[in-house]
This record gives sequence, C-alpha cells and structure tokens, in this order.
Amino acid sequence: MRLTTAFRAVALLGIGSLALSACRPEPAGSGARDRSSGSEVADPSLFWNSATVYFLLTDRFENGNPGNDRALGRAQDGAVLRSFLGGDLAGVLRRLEEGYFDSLGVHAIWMTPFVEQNHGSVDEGTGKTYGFHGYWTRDWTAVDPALGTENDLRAVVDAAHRRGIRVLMDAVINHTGPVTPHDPQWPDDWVRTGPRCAYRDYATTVDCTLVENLPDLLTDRDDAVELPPALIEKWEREGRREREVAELDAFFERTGYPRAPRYYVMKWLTDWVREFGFDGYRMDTAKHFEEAVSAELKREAERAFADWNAAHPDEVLDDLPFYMMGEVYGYEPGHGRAFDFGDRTVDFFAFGYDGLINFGFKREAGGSLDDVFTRYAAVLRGPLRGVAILNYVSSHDDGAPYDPDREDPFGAGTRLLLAPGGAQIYYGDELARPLRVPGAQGDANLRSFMNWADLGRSGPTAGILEHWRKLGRFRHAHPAIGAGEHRALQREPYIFSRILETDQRVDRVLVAMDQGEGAKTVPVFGLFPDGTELTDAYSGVAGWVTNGEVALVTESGLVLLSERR
Ligand SMILES: [Ca+2]
Ligand SMILES: [Ca+2]
Repeated sequence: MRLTTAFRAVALLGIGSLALSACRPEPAGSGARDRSSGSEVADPSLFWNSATVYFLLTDRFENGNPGNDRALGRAQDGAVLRSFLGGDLAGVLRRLEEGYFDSLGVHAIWMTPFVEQNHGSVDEGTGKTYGFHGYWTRDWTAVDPALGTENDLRAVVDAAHRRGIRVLMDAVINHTGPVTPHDPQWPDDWVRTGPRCAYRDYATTVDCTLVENLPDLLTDRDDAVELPPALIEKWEREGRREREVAELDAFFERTGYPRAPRYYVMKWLTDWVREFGFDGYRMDTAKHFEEAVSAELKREAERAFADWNAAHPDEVLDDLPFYMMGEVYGYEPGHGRAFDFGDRTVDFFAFGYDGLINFGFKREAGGSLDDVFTRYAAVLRGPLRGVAILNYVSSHDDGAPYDPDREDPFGAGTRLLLAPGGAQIYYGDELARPLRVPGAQGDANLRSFMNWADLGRSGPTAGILEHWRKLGRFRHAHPAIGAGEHRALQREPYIFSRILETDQRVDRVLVAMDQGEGAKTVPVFGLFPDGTELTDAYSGVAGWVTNGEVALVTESGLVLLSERR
C-alpha cells in the first residue's frame, strides 16, 4: 500500500533531500524555529487561532494530470457538478510550487479526503452523484486514482513542508460510502444501515445513519470482527493482501485493542500520518460518533506523528504537536466548551480536539464587526483559552454562506482575515468563485471548479485576490491578529488594535478602516510611541508616529499598521 521505510530512506539520500535542505530557511534566531511556518508562536492554541487554513476540494481545484480523469471507469454522467471533474493532487502540487498558498499567507492546507472512494454513483435526491468530495470511503488504505498516486500525495505534503506549510488530513471514521451496484455494503457486524438520524438527542445523532443509505460504522462495538471479504479480495487483486493483513496483526498486537471496526479504521487513518507526515486531522462528522473514539484516535495519531518525526528529523517543521480539529456541525464559540445534543452536553475539547470549526461566524460576520471581534477575542481568552476555533465565510456544505452572491468579496476577506480565531479560506473565496451555479442542486452549488480563468479576464477578480493576499500576508506576519488581545480604539471610523505577547516578542497591530482615499492621518492611541516608524501592510507605505498619529498617502481606506521591522 505504501512505500516501505527502506525505500523512503533510499529516496531521502537522493536529489530530493538535497533540494529539500537547500530550500529550507535557516532556523529563526533564538527560537530555533522555522520562521516561514509562522510557528514562532510556540503555544499550539495561539498558533492555530492565528493560522490561515486553506480548504480545497481536490477534485475541484486544479487538474494537474488529465491522464487520471477517468480512473476506475467512473463516467461523466452525474448531475450538474456531481461527477469527478479532474482536479487532483498534481494540481495542488502545481499551485504549491508556484507559490499560490504562500502568496495568501497560508499556514495549513486542508484537502478533502484522498482515500479511495465509491466507484459507483447514487442519487440522494439532488441528482446522480459520485464521491468526488471524498466522504464516501471505499478503501481507507489507498489513494483514489482519480486524485493521483501515493507518490503524488507524498509530493504534496513534502512540498508544503518545504514551504513551512502544514497539511491537515480530512479523516472519516463515522461511515463508509453508500451502497451502489458497484460498491457492496460492508458486513452487518461493521455497519448499521438504520435508523436514519433524527438529530433530537445524542442517540439520534450518533447511533444512526446521517442520511438514507450511508452505512454508519459501529464505532461503539468492542467485539472482534473479520475483515470484509470484498476488501480482502480487492487487496488480493492489488497484490498487497499479505502485507495489509500482517500490518493489521502487528497493530492489534502492539495496541492490545480488540479487532473491532473502529480500531481497524484507526490503524488505517494513522498510517497516513506515520508514513506521510500529516500535521493534523480535520475530523469529519465529529458529533456523529462517540467522543471517546476521538480521544482514542488522537492518542494513536500522536504516536504516529512522533514516529514520523523520529524517522524524518530533517523535515520536522518545529515542535508543534499533532493537531486535531473537529467538524461539530452547529458549534460556535458562544457555546463555550459545551456542545448541546439536547439530552446531554459534550466538551469535545476534552476528547482530543485542539480546535473546532466555528459554524457561527458566517452568520455573525454580517453584523457589527466590533461586536464580533470583541466577543471572539474575549471567549478565546476566557472559556476557550488553550483551544482554537476556525472561522469561515463559505464552506463545502453550508447552504447559508456569508455573501452567497459574492456581492462583497472585499468585505468578506476583511472580516474573515481580521477576525480573532483561525481563518478558513474556502477555495475561491479569494476569487469570488460563484456559490450559485445554474442547474446545480444543493451543495453542488458550493463546489464549482476553481475559477482560475477569471484571473485572466478584465474585471475585479485579480483585485479581489490581491486584497485577500495583502490581508493574508499581514495575518501571517502578525499572530496578534488572530490570537491577540482586542481593543476598540475608535468607533467611527472604526480603529482597533491587537496585541500578543509571546516569549519571542510583543506583536502589536493597529487596523483603521474607512479612512478614505489619498492623504490621511491615523491616530494610534498610544499603541506606538512618537518616533516609531510604522508600515501600512495594505499599501506598503511607511510613516513616523508624530504627535500620536501617522500621516500616510495611500489609495485604500483600509490601513494595516505595524512597527517597521
Ligand atoms: Ca486529473
Ligand atoms: Ca455514527
């Protein structure tokens, strides 16, 4: 299934390792950390609250290899935007190597699951659909050939790491793919096929199928089960049955776990960490299986991450630990640590999660900015101290994004990238990729192919991207923005500061909005003393603080000030 450790060692002696060491920046001073990873912030929660995470659907981002577009004989007969459309790992690598993610100040890339998906299609009521999205697992131990090969995957992770960018693996443990004429059901001692979740309480959220025909893994079962015959036959055809079985034997021998379904899946999920060096998981449907399962998985993943670090000392980015972020649908920071199922609350942060996706921001982003910023900064320094949230304005299955018609792509970037907490850029937010597509039904609207072509046309797209890039790089340079203390300094026009003290430095920024075009004088409210030279990251213009203010001539009304370094 994977390259062996021996092969890996040989590969490291080759050209790749020379290029790798030549490209890596030197450690940054006393912290001895790779400055480019942004992890001079040693506290994991501060790092992830100041991070920018780029979330992409691999099948919809960039087609780097047309040769794999028809893998597994999947047809192009799905409903609008519901077939595989050709995007792949080679495409992600191409954009990585051209510096696209660096240009946005991205700290981490989250790709949709890359494991082998259903071969067939189903119609859940929104049209004939293939598993292009990655959440319909057929085999947890293989890369889907439509997305590429294990070598392609390794190339993506390695290229990201060379740039100081982390890679989060999107991990599914709650369910298999749906049953189709080409995709048999997993055995009855592995999955339940009913009842459908009613989402009234814990049991009707966890012990049930998310939708019709989405078999739910028996994650609560502790009794041993045999490998599914269909999987054994598949591995036999692929010439790797003996190795897979031997690896499983070794895993169960080492851990002492019973051969229950969830432990097989944990073995398969953590292998990718151990062998490819993923820096964290984004756990899919985290509220639909027992939270104790998450804690078990986290422990195994940390062990796998330690193994990878020990085997690849020259490739380790820094000493940040393995990160696990959960998709607890509906969670928002106002809930504090207690997510309410109706009949019980669960503190997911106590079960291995270092961060949770914030499903509230896209709604709150339209309100008073200072209200949102003040509340978020306070909760991150209060009930959520030590953990992280990830804000977004659009995502792959949120039918109510901020700005569904992309009428405010500049404002969306400003709000998202200046908010306290981690920022998720959903691919195309930065290009105003349409979120409504003629003929598409349901979530397919949110999953159109990346609109790269708009960058070459006249129109606003290139300017929108530049706006997101300026804010993203400002955010990357200043962890205070996502993780610092927030102070409103002036209501109209709005001016605020963020301050973050770490062992390495005191990071201070001042953001002034609606300052008008051309000459402007921005008061700094004592944040910077007279005589300090400041730079506006939006325009690149510098100026000295005199009499408590800085005079600048810039085109934009948005001013992003920090001390010139
Ligand atoms: Ca392709
Ligand atoms: Ca479940």
